[in-house]
Amino acid sequence: MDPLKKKFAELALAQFKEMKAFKAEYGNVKVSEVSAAQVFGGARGVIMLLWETSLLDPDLGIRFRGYSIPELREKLPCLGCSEPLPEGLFWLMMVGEIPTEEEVKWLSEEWRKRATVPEHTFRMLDSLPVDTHPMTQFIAAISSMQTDSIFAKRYFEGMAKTEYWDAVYEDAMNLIARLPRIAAYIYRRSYHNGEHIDPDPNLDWSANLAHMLGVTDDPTFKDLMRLYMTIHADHEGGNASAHTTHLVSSTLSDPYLSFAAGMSSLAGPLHGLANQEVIKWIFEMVEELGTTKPSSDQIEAFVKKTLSEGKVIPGYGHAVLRQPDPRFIAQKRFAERHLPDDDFINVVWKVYEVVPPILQSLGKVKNPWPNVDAHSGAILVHYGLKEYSFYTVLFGVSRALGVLASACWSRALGLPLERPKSITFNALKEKVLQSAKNTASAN
Ligand code: CMX
Repeated sequence: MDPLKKKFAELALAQFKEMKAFKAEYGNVKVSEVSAAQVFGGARGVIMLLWETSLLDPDLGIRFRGYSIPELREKLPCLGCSEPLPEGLFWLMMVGEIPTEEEVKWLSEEWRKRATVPEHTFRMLDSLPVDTHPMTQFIAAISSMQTDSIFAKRYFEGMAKTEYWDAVYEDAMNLIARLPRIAAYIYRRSYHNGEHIDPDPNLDWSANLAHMLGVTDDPTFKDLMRLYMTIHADHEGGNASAHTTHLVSSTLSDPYLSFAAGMSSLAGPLHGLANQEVIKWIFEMVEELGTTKPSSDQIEAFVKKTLSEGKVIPGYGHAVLRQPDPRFIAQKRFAERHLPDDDFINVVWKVYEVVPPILQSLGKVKNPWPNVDAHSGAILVHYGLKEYSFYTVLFGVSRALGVLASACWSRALGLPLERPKSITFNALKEKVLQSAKNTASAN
């Protein structure tokens, strides 16, 4: 058994036993109550999922196994680069420990060994119209590789429940290993006449992605991909892409199909597609204003015009966060260090000054601050990756780390088929009015 799988098995088995005993003793204790507003409001704030790999605090932002993003940048092994390798984050999410340099090197090598994409996936991609949205290509490519699912094969052969996590682990490792090649293939066929770049067997997972995209020789782009792949990896379990992957995986659909479903969620403009929407909006702004150095007043007028057209300001707001997103701040720090004079990046920073008070003044927006998607596009544009329809694919490659690590955990802990209760409006009305009547007669 490989070293990561062995550690995971020990930890997960112990937690499975502890959880079973805990559930038997405390299963009836209430941890959350649901109001009618939450039924209407997309279940915001209802605690109803177990998710081990990360936890989101509304004010402090994301914690991966207890570590903030600045702490990860300090503690995860960098192997001579300026940004930690996301291989280290995957290890941390799987087993709750900061890995050693040797462990990160092992994982990088392991993913290199598993990275071969089946030929039929390339053929399938080549059969799609070249202007097919990159997320559609990405989802189709992931689904097409399901032919290799070890979970599906072993389930068909009659695997026992206790082996599910093992088969999910194998699929997760293979799928993650292949994603940089898939993403780069989609990018090169969509925007560079199908002139593909072979992987470099000496590079780590993210650096290979940067290399195969082929947009620049600047070595800091490899560091950007390492940072980008780390910060987008996980955001606890309730966000749409994580939750979709989790739900589909709870039916014992294999990791390829579950992850493809999760990516369909990520492709929505209120979620991951917001990164393409942000830069599209900034391009429209500078074009309309006729300058790449707009003043704060000009930006304010453009923001108000966007709102008056009944649209949202992309990259701002969040269902859980109530402060600027630490993932936005991490990208800002990167840009301050490497690209402080870039015009588009300076527009992003000015928008950050202008938008929050305007959103606050609307009186309904719960979080007027930027989220992760507000910054990423402008940095990618700087390095020559201007084709913004591709941006959500990069988000998706990173998101695989969190949701597939979590799929291993879900099967190891024996989590059941997910099945919340729905209700009709009339039935909800009855319940609410009855409850109001009971309260009135009690008073
Ligand atoms: N611009 C304008 N209005 C906004 C807004 C924004 N950025 N964010 C929220 N609002 C509005 C909502 O549309 C809602 O209006 P109505 O009551 O008229 O429907 C009201 O403020 C209350 O919304 P909320 O409770 O603050 O936010 P939600 O939890 O409902 O939605 C989110 C969260 C992210 C969908 C929303 O903030 C939004 O649409 N933001 C822009 C899109 C975006 O950046 N998405 C990416 C999020 C991060 C990610 O998943 O990648």
